[in-house]
Formats: sequence, structure tokens, C-alpha cells
Amino acid sequence: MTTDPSSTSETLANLSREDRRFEPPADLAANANVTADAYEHAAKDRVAFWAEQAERLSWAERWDTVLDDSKPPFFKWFTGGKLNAAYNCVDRHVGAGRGDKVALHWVGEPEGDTRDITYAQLKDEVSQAANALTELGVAAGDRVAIYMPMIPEAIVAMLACARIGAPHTVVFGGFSADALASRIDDCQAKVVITSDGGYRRGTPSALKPAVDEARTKTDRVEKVLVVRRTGQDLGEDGWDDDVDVWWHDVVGSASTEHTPEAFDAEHPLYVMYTSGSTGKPKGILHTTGGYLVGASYTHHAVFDLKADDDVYWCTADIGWVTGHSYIVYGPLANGVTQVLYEGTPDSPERGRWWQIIEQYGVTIFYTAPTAIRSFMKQGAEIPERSDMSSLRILGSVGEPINPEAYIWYRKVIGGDRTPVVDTWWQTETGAIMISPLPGVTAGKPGSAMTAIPGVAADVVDDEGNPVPNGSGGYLVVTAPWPSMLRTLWGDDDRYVDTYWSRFPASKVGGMGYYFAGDGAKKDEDGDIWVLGRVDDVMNVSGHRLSTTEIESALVSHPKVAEAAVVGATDEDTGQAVCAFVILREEAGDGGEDIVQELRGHVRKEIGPIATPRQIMIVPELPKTRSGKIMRRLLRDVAEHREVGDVTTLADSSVMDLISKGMGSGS
Ligand code: 6R9
Repeated sequence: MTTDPSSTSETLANLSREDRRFEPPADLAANANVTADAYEHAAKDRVAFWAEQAERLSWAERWDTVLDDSKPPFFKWFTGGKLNAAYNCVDRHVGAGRGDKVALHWVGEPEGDTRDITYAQLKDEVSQAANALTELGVAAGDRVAIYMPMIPEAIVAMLACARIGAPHTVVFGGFSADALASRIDDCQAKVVITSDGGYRRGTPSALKPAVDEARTKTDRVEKVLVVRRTGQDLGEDGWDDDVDVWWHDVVGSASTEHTPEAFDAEHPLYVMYTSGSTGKPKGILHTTGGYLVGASYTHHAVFDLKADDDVYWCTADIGWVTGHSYIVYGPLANGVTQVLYEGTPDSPERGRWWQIIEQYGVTIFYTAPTAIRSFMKQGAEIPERSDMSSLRILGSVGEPINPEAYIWYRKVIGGDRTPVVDTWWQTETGAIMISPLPGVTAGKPGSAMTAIPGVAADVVDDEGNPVPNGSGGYLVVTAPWPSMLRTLWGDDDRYVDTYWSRFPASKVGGMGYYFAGDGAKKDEDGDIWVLGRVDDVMNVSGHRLSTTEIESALVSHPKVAEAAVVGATDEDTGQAVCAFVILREEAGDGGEDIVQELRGHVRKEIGPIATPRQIMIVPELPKTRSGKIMRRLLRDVAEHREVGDVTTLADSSVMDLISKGMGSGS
């Protein structure tokens, strides 16, 4: 780590002079699930607070100990307690007379291809799938890989695994056969659940062949369970009778009766792979009780969820942690009705998402800044065609949201009524950690604000001392929380090393701090602004600059739709600011002077030190499937290196487009 937070304060003071504030709407505040006193109440006794939240769930056996901190950083929650996650997400709602309530309004990508699934139907399907998996030889503790498009069976598969205590590892459907094989290998999954394919931008796109290819690279897999979604031809070599079974054969014929077994609170629920700073993905392990408490409470608190009235929609993919916590476990544990959409936002046309919101009367909408910026680029006329007056809360996750994108989101999508909750969390944290509360917080565009009740986060310097307001440093979590990762699958040492060695107990006392890997600053009010990964922080002539701050400045220019900034090695200044910019459609090609105009704009917004050395006008930015900009690849371009590994890009042709366009800009 080469960053030095103390050198940032001067720069930070000049940044983000954002003074717009949005108070919660009065009726929302008056009826909010969580009110301002929750912070103090939780801080008095955090462990007792989480024990109260655990009452949200149905436990087959109560816990003996809320937090076992006898072996930090290997914390355990609700030990002695037993529960079944699938029972909590499905059966108990049916048992409480809500069986006829719609759990999923599923919307397939082809128009008119929809399915409403009630909680009672979900219970039957999950039970059938649980019986089928048992029949295929899956027992509690066995791992199951899930490689599927956004179809209801993906959720059924996850819950069926949870129901029989088989930890799932969902691999994003866009990942390659290699990525799938390495994940199967790492957690030794013996069954893979997949489909023939899924729909993307109007065409069926195959998945099963990637599973076949993955099987040539690992010999772990005993059975492959295949959902028929597209009906596409699998070819002569595309079916292995010894291994492959159709979902409709084995699940469809299985009994809808299944008694869920109660598992220990610390029984593994799932492994989710995420990229670290080194090459090998990390298998983040989440367990049952604490995770479900965290997912359920945060979904209730941060979205002010009223399960009887709200229609909720999170646009994430289930191959990402947001899909796990805020499509599957949080919302279903809370018994809400939600939308699940299979396809891309622009298929068959650019207004698809907004039409879905109108059609189903969506009240809570949760998406990512990258999506918001791409809609900004297309212009407000498209969302304005749909009636979205049902919306009452908007959420954002995945990266810092630029103030301009926040304002656009609130105004154009939310009709200037809806609070925007900018939620900071990670695969590792399992649930939202830092966020406004919609009925309590006066939102500031660009700030994730403060840790939610029950969570203790801070911004610290190299020594682990909290930085004063107005300064920047490292984002840490200073006390354990229920939905925290328990370890990295099969690698306790790497877990300790990655997250707990930066601020160990010997340095900061207590149990040490969890190091999130993000840089952040506290503004004059003590509110937190997440600046992005510390490895995305640049050092220009000894001044530390955040990629995000410069990106925000660029995006605040009326001609700019989206921007990505990287620090490229520079002989004179150590690092120099290089910006890649997508212009708004109405800006045309921006004209000859656009680059000078933008450099001047950044200089004005932040200061001369932040002026980009280079601005390149590009048609697209390289993004992962979860929407994160791959700055590593842009650094390669900026430093005139051969572009590195592009296999995790959502669209690998983007780098060709960018490299070709290198003639433009200066
Ligand atoms: C949920 C998720 C985690 C990283 C995290 C940070 C960035 C997420 C953010 C945010 C600023 C927010 N991040 N939410 N940065 N503001 N509201 O995204 O998990 O894929 O593990 O990514 O994403 O850098 O460290 P994951």
C-alpha cells in the first residue's frame, strides 16, 4: 500500500463542495421503520441490538451466545441457535397465511414472457428441487455450483441448496468456462445447476456448453442439472447421459413435501467468489444465522420496507452479492413482492426498465451508478415516457455515485420526491453497512453518510487513529457484525492477512479493525464519502487524488455522460491523471476544443493539481459484469502497454474500440 492519507487533507478540502441536501419526505419520516433514536439505542449495546434484530427470523432453536469473540478474527454469531434459511424465506410466510401473495413477478426478456409465482408455489418448487438434489446425492455440507440466467429456477436452486444445507456457489452466467471450472475446483462442487441458455438482447445465449467445457478442466462434477429455458439445440455432443439430467424430469416429478432440517447458525450458507488485489479470486464464506439477520434487517431498515404494500425491484444479477442479499435472502426473508427481470435494460428498447416499473407499480428500486449514468447519456425523454409515480425510494450500490448522477436519478426517475439511499457494502460484509436511512437522513448527493444502526465504521489514518472531520483515510469497521464473512474458503491465513493484518489488535487494540480496502473521507459534518478502492487512489506530485473525485468533476460537465480516471506513471509527477470520457449523445463529437474545455472544467472544479494530463474521448468503458470499471485495463492503455487479461469484461470487444479510438483526444 503506497497511500498516505494524511497528505490528502489539503486536496480533500477543495473537493466535492456539495451543499445540496434532501430532507426525508414528511410522510415517510412519520411512518419510517427505523427512526433516529435507533443509532443511539444500537450503539449502547451493539450485541444486544443484533439479538433484538434476530427476532425477525424463525429459529428452530434459540442461540446460547449472540457473539462468540473468543478467537478473533474468527467471529461467530448466534452460536447454539438453529434455523433453516429456506424455511425463513418461504415456508413461514405460507404458514402465516400469505401463501397466495406473489413472491416473484418474473419478467423474461422476450416481451410477454412473464410468470407470477406466489409464496405457496415457491415453497412447492423449492421443496421439489430439494428432494431432487437429495436424490442426486447432495447431502448437507456438499457444495453445489449454480450457473444460470435470471430465471425463477435460479432462486429456487439457491433456496433448495439452503434448505438441505448444501452451500451454493453462484457463478455469474456471463463468466467463462475457465472461471466456472476454477470456482468448481476451489470449493469442490459436486453438482452444477445450469440451463440450456438465457436471453440476452433478443437472442438466446447458450450456457450449457460452458459447463461441458468446464468439465473438461475439472473432474469434480458428478451431476449437471439442466433447466430448459431457451429450448436451443444442445447438439450431439452436448448431452452426457451419465452426468446430465433435465430439471423438468427430476425436479418436476419430485414430491412437493419436504421437511426442512434446522442447521447450526454457523452452518455455511454460500461461497461467493470475488476478485482481490492478486489474481486468484477469493471465496468469501457466509454462514446462515448472522447473514440472514443482517440481510433481513438492512433490507427492512435501509429501504423502509413495508412488506404488505411495497413492490420491490433490485436490478442486480444473482451472480453478484447484491443479488444474494437483496434479491434472494433479504427480500424473501421479509416476505415482500418483488420483480425479477431476465434481460438487459435496453431490450427490446431503451425504456424497458421504466415500463416494468410502471406495469408492476414498483415502489422501491435498487440499481447501480453505472446504469444510471448510461441512462443519463440517453437522455430524460426515455424514462419520461413511463409513469413512475409509484416509486418512493431509490437505492444505489456498487461504486460511488457522482453527485450529478444522484441528482439525475432523484429528479428524472424519482420525480424529485424519492430519497436516494447510497449504500456502501461489499461481498465480504454480506449486507449494507453505510447508508442514509430514508426516513431519517437528509441525503447529500455523493455521500453514503453514516454507518447504519448496529454497525461501527470509521475512517482512520495509517496508525489506525480516526481522522478528524474534513480529512481522508482508510475505511474500517471497528466491531464485528452478524453478516460478516467468516473466512475465505479453504484459506484462513489469507482471510486474516487480507482483512485483519492492516490494523491488528496489537496496533489498534480491541479485536483489531476490519480493513475494507476502500479510501474514504469525513466531511465537515463527519459524514462519510467513499472514494473508491485504495488502489485506485493516485499520487500526483505528492498529492493524493481520488479517481472518483475527478470522475465526478468530469461528469458534472454538461457534455459528459461517463468518465473513468486512472493514474498513469509519469516521469515528472510520479503519476498523472488520465481520463477516458464518453460524451452525451446531444454533445455530438464534442467539437475540437472539447478536451481543452474539459481540462479547464476539472481545473476549475477541483484545482490545477487534478487537471488531466490526457483526456481520451471513447465510445465505451470496459466494465465487469457487475458494472465496475476495470481501471487496470485503462491504465494499460494510458501507459501504452499491451492490454492485460480481459476475460472478466462484460463485453471484451470494448477494449478494441477504445484502442482504435486512441487517435482522438490529447
Ligand atoms: C455490494 C458490492 C465492493 C466494493 C467496495 C467499494 C465499492 C460498493 C459502494 C461502493 C462507493 C458505494 N462500492 N458500494 N463505493 N459507494 N455505495 O458492490 O460488493 O462487488 O464486493 O464490491 O464496491 O469499493 O469495496 P462488491
